[in-house]
Amino acid sequence: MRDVSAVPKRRRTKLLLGGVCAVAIAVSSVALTTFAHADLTGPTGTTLKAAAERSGRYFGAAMGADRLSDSGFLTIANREFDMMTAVNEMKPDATEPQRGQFNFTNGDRIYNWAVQHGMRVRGHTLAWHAQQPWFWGSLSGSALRQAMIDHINGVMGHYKGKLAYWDVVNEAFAEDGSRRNSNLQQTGNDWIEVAFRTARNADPSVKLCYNDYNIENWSYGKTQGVYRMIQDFKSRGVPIDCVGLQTHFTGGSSLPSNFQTTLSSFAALGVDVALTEVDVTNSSTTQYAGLTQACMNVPRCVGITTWGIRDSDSWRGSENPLLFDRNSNPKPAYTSVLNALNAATTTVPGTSTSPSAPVSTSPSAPVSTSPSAPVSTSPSTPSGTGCTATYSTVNSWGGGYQGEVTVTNNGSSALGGWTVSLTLAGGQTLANIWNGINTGTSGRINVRNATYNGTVGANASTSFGFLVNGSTNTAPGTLSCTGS
Ligand code: 9MR
Repeated sequence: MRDVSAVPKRRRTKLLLGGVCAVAIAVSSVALTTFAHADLTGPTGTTLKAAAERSGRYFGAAMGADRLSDSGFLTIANREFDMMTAVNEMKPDATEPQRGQFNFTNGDRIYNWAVQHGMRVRGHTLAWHAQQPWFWGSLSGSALRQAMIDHINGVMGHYKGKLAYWDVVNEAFAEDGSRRNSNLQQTGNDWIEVAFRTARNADPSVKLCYNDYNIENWSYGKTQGVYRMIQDFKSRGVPIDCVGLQTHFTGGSSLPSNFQTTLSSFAALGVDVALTEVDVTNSSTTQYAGLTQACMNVPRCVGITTWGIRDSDSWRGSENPLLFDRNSNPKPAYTSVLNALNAATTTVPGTSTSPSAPVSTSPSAPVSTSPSAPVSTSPSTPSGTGCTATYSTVNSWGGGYQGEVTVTNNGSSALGGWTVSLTLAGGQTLANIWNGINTGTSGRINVRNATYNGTVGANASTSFGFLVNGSTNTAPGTLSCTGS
């Protein structure tokens, strides 16, 4: 066995990948793990994940497959985190080393370890200018476009129904807010929406994210460029569920005072937001506290992921930017994050059993070109057996809207499944649905639970979402919910 310890980390990953056989190990049958629902009145958490889960959020980390034999890393990961991202192992070069020949060996090892330890998994990433399969380098135009589509279908097919989020497209913008020039961009400006439409069809159960760095400062050109794209996608019904803000803070780009404005402004477009790759030079306690507080103040900020666990895991190791030191001890920034998580006063919509939890915050500086994005709720409609269905409009535009239905189990025992019926207004058609399966026809929709969200504990709730096209934005009529 060749000693790879002296090889740079990135190259070492490639050597390890090259050394494994192409037969993918089975993905564990453990699907999307469901979590305790938000309860701000409960005891404060003594771990990052417990503190985050109080408000319906997660606290995640990133790991490489090399950490699977690092007991120090695994001990902290298991104790503190409930979401995992693969650092390199689910990227295009790792998962499709030869055209049409996929290799999920290391991605599956990380996935299996994570779900077997009660975590969910963020997929990272499907289409990116970097870490591409080598054969993409000799393709262009429609051939490269097709290779991207095939890649998304191949990888998402393998992980179908297993992941909580996918970073469908990564880092596609330049600093000035224009599109980054890349071989993918040269296939046509619509490559990003094609990627998202392909992704939705490949796995309707997973939330689809756009992920980027330097989009934390609301007044920065790149932030505005990404915002306009999300706004455009929402207005045209291009499927997108979330924006990942990488949140790599360095000396030159530290926590901006308007970070919460950025988060709430994106959220007001009808997407979840998340901090996906957090690290801060020398682990500034004020910056770590501030970025956590900003997320906690925005209901649709669903979670925080640090890019590694200990400083020795970091791609910026010399800057000591993570929450644990090289001896696995929590640093002062750990305490500031833990305290900020426990101090959360907003909960993620759909996760709370508490009637007092606020549903949304308004952005403090929305851009004036925003389409109307009303957030309205209709009262719960109890009927059927054992559950109630509550509808809310997440976003609407001329020609359609995005709705969300929260299914709540009012009974004293768990439901094993549920079905919600609702009727669309005349002339409206269902364009898309996620976290549920439609078995109805045309305007009459019967949604039964997906494979992973049928079990709903007593007094707990879950939700599904959908997109409607139509000449009016009239909300659906009477809803009914039947539990089983
Ligand atoms: O941490 C990753 C490192 O091991 C790789 O060498 C590098 C190669 O591009 O990618 C790093 O992860 C990046 C992530 O995928 C996207 N955002 C920036 C991250 C840090 O570079």
